[in-house]
Amino acid sequence: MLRLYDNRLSGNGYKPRLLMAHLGLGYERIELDILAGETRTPEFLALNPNGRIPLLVLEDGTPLAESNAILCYLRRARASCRRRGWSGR
Ligand SMILES: N[C@@H](CCC(=O)N[C@@H](CS)C(=O)NCC(=O)O)C(=O)O
Repeated sequence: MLRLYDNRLSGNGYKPRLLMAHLGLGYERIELDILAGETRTPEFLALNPNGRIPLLVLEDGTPLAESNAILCYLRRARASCRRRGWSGR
């Protein structure tokens, strides 16, 4: 399952949340407290050395940072699913 590291107040996090809701994609959401330093822990930095959310972790474990890159990935993945006749819902 897709996993989104996020913070509920983040506009950059809202972008993938909105698109995934629109596409009907299920995902696990992990809330990180930025002010408490949860984006700068060794565990999170191992996933995203940039230390920022949003971060999408794909089903194969590949981490994908940057909200606009995440949007492009989701749009392309969705188009590929459509071509194969899978609605993604
Ligand atoms: N260009 C990045 C910006 C990401 C970003 O600035 N995220 C902020 C929250 S909106 C963050 O994680 N800040 C935590 C920090 O810098 O420690 C994107 O579009 O994803």
